[in-house]
Amino acid sequence: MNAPTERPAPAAAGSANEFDVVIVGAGFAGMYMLHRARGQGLRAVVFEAGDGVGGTWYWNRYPGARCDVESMEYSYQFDDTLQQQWHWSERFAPQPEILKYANHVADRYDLRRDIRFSTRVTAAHFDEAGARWNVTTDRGDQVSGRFVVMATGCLSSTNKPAFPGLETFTGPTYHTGEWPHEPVDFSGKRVAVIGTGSSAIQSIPIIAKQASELWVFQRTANYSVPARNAPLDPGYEARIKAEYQAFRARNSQMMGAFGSAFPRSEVSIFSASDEERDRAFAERWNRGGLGFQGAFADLMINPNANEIAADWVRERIREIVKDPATAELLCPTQVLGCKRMCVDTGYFETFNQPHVHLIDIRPGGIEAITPRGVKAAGREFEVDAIVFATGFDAMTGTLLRIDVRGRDGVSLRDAWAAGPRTYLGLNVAGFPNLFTVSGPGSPSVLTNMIVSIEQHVNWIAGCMAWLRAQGRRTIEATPQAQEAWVGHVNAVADTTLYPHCNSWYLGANVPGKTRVFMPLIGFPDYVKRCDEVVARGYEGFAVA
Ligand code: NA7
Repeated sequence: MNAPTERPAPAAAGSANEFDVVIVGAGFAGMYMLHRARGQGLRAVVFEAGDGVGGTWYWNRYPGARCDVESMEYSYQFDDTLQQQWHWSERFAPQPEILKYANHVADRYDLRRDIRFSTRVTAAHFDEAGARWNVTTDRGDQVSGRFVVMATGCLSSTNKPAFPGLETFTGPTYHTGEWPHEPVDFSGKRVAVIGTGSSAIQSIPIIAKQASELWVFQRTANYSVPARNAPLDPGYEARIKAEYQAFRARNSQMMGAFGSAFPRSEVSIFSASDEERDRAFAERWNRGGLGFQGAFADLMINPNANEIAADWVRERIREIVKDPATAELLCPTQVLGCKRMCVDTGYFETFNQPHVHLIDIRPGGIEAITPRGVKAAGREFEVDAIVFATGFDAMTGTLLRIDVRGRDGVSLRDAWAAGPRTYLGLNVAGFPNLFTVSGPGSPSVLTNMIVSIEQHVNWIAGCMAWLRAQGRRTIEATPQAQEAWVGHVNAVADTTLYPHCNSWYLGANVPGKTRVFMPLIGFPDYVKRCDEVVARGYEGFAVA
C-alpha cells in the first residue's frame, strides 16, 4: 500500500518555532508521521527523549529482546521498494536488527534533520485564541503547532515498583525497558531477576548462560510458547516478496493484523475429539509463536475451552521441567492469553540448570531490597546485580507524564482520572487537533504494532489534509461520540476472557492505576469503523 499523493499546503507562516505539526516520539509512529507530514508540505518537528530513533526498540536492549510478530510482517508497508529491499535475517527479528531497520528508515527518508533528540516534551497547552498548541521541552524549547501528534508508544514508561530499601543496594541494577547501551556482562555474577513477563522470559535464558547463580522472583507464572526461531528461510522470503501486498492485505483481515499464514481456527474446541485437540495444539506448539492461541475459535471466549488449552500447556511445562516442584510453580493458573502470551527460546528448560532458582513471591511479594540483595519469601538472597523485568505503565504512562492541557486548561490527567477515554483511540474530547497514535481505545497492543501505527498515521494525515481542504482549523471528538466509543471498547472486551486477569491491558500491574480495559479487540472491524467515520464527514467529531 503506497501513501496517497498529497496536495502540498502553503508554507507555514511565522517564526522558526512555529510548526504545522509537533510530533512527540521518534519510534515507528513518529518517524512515519514525520514522513507523511512532509509529504503534505507541512512543517513538522519531532521531539525524542532518546538519542536515536526506534522508540521501544531503542530502549529495550536487554539480552534476548526479540519481536513476537514474525519479521516478514513486522515492518512498514507504505513503500513497496522499502519492503522489497529490506532483508530480515531471522524468523523473529532480534532487537538490534529492528533498531537497524529503524535507523535505515530514518536515513532513507532523511528524517533526522527534523528530529530533536535527547529532548523530552514536558508540556503541551492548547491556546484557544490562536487554535494552536504550545509545546515545551526539558531543554527549554518552546514551539507551537497547529497539530500535536502523540507518537509516544504503548510500552514506553517503565514500571518501577517502589520496593523498600531499593536505594540501599550496593551493586548495579537494571530495568529491562531502560537497558544500557553497552553490553552488560554477568559472567560469574550472582543475579536476581524480578518479574516473569515477556522481557524476563526472553532474557533469563541468556542471563543464565553467564551468571554463576540466577534467582528468579516470580509473582505470577506466565504461559509461554516456544518461538522455534531460525534463520529466515530464503524460499519463504522470496514467496512473500513475490506477493507482498496481497500478503499484507490478508494479514489486515486478521484480528491482530498478523498471522494470516496460520490463522485462527474457526472450529470450536467442543466439536473436536481429544485426539483432534491434541493434534491442533501440538501442530501450533511445534510451529512456534503466538498462533498457538488460535488453535480453536473459542479459546478466548469460553472459560472451559480456555482451561483445556491451559491444561495442555501446563502438561508441556511439566514435561520440560524436571523438578516437579519447580514445574508446578511455573504452571500458570490464570486464563491463557488474558495476559499477553510470551514467546520464548528455552525459557522453561533454563530451570533445569542447577544454578537457576525459582522463588515464589506470591505470599508476601518482594519484602525489601537490601544492601546485599533481595529479601523475599522470608529470607535474604545475596546477589551482585538485580534486573527489574517489571514491565511498563502501559498505554497511558508516557502521555500522562506530559502536562497536556486542552480547552479551558483542562488537563489530560484530570480528564482521564477515571481511566483513559478517547474516540477511536485517536483523539480526546476537549483536546482539539491532538492525536494519539495507537492510543487507548484502539487495537494497538493487541495487534502487529507497525500495521496499527501505519493505519493511524494514514488516518491522521488524511484528517489534516481534509481540514485544510475544507478551510477548517480544528477537529475534536464530541463528548457523546467518545462516551459511546468507550462503551463499545468495554462491551467488546466483555464478550471475551481478556478482562479476566490482572494484566497491563487493564492497568492492573501499576499500583493505584484505574482498572479499565484499554485496547480495542479486533483490527478489521476497527479499520472499517475508522473508514466509515471519514466517509461520513468525520462523524462524531466537531469541526470548526
Ligand atoms: P510484563 O508483562 O508487565 O511483566 C512484568 C513482570 O513483573 C510480571 O511478571 C509482573 O508480575 C512482575 N512484577 C511487576 N510488578 C511487580 C512487583 N511489584 N513485585 C514483583 N513482581 C512484579 O512486562 P514485560 O516487560 O515482561 O512485557 C511487556 C510486554 O512487552 C509484553 O506483554 C510484550 O507485549 C512485550 P505480575 O504478572 O504483575 O504478577
